[in-house]
Amino acid sequence: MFIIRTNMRTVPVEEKRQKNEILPVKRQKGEKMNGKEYVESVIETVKAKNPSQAEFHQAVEEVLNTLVPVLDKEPKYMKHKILERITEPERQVLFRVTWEDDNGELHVNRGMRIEFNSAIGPYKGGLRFHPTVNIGIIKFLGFEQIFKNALTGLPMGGGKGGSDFDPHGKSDAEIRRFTENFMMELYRHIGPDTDVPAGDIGVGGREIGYLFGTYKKIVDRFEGVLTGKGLNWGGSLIRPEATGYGATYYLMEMLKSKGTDLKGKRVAISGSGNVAQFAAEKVTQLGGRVVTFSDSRGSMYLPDGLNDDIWKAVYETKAIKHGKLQEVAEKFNLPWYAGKKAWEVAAKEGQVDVAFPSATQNEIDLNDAKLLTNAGVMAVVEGANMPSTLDAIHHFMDNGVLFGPAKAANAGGVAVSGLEMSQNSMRLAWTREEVDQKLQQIMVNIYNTGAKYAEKYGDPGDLLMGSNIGGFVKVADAMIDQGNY
Ligand code: NDP
Ligand code: 8G0
Repeated sequence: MFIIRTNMRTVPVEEKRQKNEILPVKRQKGEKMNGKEYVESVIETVKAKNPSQAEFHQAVEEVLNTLVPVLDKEPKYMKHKILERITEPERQVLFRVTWEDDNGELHVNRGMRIEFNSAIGPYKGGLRFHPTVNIGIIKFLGFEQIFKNALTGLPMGGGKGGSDFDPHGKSDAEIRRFTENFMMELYRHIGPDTDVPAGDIGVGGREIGYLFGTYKKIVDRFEGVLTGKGLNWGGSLIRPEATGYGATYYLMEMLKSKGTDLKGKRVAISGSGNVAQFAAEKVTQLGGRVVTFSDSRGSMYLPDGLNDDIWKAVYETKAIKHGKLQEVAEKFNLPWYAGKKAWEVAAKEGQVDVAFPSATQNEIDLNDAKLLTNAGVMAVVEGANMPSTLDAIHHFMDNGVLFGPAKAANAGGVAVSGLEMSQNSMRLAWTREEVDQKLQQIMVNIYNTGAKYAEKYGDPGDLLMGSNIGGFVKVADAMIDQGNY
């Protein structure tokens, strides 16, 4: 229990918290804050300095609150003001993107790139094109990316970017004109040793192609400035599959810790994009039964699980035609639930053993979490970034559900992006088997790192705390080594 000395008497922090008293702010000269107070003061500052950035506040709270034990043990982090520094991006770039639609009308969108932390390597992270994109969302993603990239063991700093441009319903030519204009500004801020973007929601192989072509034309160099490239122009085998496969490998480690595996497990997946598609493929290969897919319009139920034909139709419809999932449901006569989340559908239709959120942030709230625990969920593995609200996470943990946090579970995508960068630097290409082998090893290492730090800091099995601490100490120690940058 933490003890705070006031000039009156010694008061246990828990007792004060229970009484809802305000912690003392005035201290004796030379008296240090404890870890909890340090975290609370930084969270307060972050909220004050970044108003209206709810998702960024959420990500900062989620990470910082789990760092208390390491901050108490290692005073150097407070001395070097690591929390104040790590929550402030090194650079934030905002720019206008003007583009012309097929009718000759002009539109204006906002582009952005948040270069968050370069302590252990060039900024690395995806670009998201979605109408909900704002600075708070890109900052939450960039902040998470710092710790995730550190966990991969590869030399990558954290960054993220994107635009509030909505790709839904746009023609190929409109997408191309938008991405060209986006890159006309972005190119001056990125480079293979500076900042290496990739795709994310709304940015897939097609968009990376247009972005790369524009960059090359401007700088007149063929270099590994983006990842997720096409296989015949510098891309890595397994990069499209990496996030979904990697998260499934991570899930296998979670299940192994309870002496079980995926065989016969009913797995509810949300989303039907890149992560969901390859998560579903790998889960099925390993004996699990995928019971749902979803998109922004609703959810599809798969009473008999996934088969090759349905998988191909989902892939063609979403990745190639940029169409609606409902069309797949209609084609195969599968139940379609308009406007319903995957969790509601899966829980209504039967038992749910594993929840695999793979669409977007905050897609599992406390209500959804309760639906899932009532349906018998034993593991939640986060394919998407921050898909569970803090309430939902606490509900899972309080109910003994295995919880695989995003920054660990979905790190396979950026890990293979790191491998793509290595292959580009060496001017060679590894085989599918080689990359898959490296991905599997990285996911096992990430799981072990989280488990090790959870145990070291007194909460065995808490992969959220363990992964946050594991990513944090690597970056924080590098920042201290490099001085006051
Ligand atoms: P895609 O664009 O390929 O697919 C996104 C899917 O989620 C689509 O089915 C989309 O539906 C749905 N979706 C997106 N936004 C919303 C929303 N606001 N409400 C409901 N549904 C939504 O993206 P990815 O699969 O690449 O990314 C999914 C998640 O995984 C994101 O959180 C991303 O940050 C994360 N991630 C991705 C990695 C990668 O390598 N791609 C790596 C690590 C994390 P619709 O088609 O109708 O828009
Ligand atoms: O490859 C990447 O850098 C990338 C792309 C999309 C998402 C992510 C992520 O880790 O969230 C990384």
